[in-house]
Amino acid sequence: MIVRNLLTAASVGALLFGLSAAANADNWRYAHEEFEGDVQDVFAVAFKEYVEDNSDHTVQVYRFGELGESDDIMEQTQAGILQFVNQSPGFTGSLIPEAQIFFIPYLLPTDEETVIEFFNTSTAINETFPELYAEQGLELLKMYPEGEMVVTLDEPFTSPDDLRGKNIRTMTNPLLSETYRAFGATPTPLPWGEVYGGLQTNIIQGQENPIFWIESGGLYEVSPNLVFTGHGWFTTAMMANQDFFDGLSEEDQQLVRDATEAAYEHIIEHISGLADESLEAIQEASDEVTVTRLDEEQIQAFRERAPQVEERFVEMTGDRGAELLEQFKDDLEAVTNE
Ligand code: 6CS
Repeated sequence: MIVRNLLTAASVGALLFGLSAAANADNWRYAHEEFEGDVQDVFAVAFKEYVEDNSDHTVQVYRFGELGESDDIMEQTQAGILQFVNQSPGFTGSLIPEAQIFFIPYLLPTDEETVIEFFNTSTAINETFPELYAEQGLELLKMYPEGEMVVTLDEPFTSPDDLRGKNIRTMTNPLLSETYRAFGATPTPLPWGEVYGGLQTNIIQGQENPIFWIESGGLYEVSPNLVFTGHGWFTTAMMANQDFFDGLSEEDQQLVRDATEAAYEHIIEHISGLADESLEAIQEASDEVTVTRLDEEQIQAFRERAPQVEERFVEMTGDRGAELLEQFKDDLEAVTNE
């Protein structure tokens, strides 16, 4: 009898424990800007797996188009409808003008190892940016690189003169428009959903993106001339709604931070070699594709137009932008002098 009572008490206890764990188990919604298997998706899935393996919470991942464009998922996150969002600075410029720093051409080096070291160690990335995002109700959890930017055009080009009269699609931030204006082209800001159709119908004659995305979005089919200009990296940012994050227990905040670190480590491995693999796949899929790698002299003609973009950045962002730029450069110098 005593044994039966003890067993009953134990099972009731186990049931109650299970119920209370279930009652504390939340489903977190996380949206990003890309398709299944793309870099932001690999990051989101790694985050989800870590959370689900280490807690009773679940994470629901929404991909491009399921909840709208990049601006829509950011609005939904600020409104608290989504808990997590991955939005690239290319679209965050109107909300946080300083995020446009990534569009000053030739600021970041092309060497992947140095770029990764910069993201790992930079004070600007890991300390200053979280403060700027916090002002917009966002808990910035990670900024990470996705790949070197490559320009695609309706014909190969090697100089700013060749870009004259070309409408080049840019993400919707004013500084990137300045960059393409400085490069001699006509910038055309568009959300992602309009890019393929725009190239197909010749409303735009070119665009820039990392190679994995040129492959996954099929951009090479409608814009087959790839040009490596060495002018920048596609950077992205993953964050949480700040009220949601602040309302989490300390344990759950740590879980989110650990899941983010795990996803970051995974993504750094994932992007290594990805551009080469994607380029191979593109070349296998199409005979039309051309690849041009500008030489130092050709690059110089673009690079010498960078200072005017840097000046515009400072005009747009004032003292805070100037300080951020200085910090950014110091952080870069620290990794390039190593
Ligand atoms: O060009 C764009 O708009 C898209 N490019 C990438 C690499 N990710 C998402 C973004 O929307």
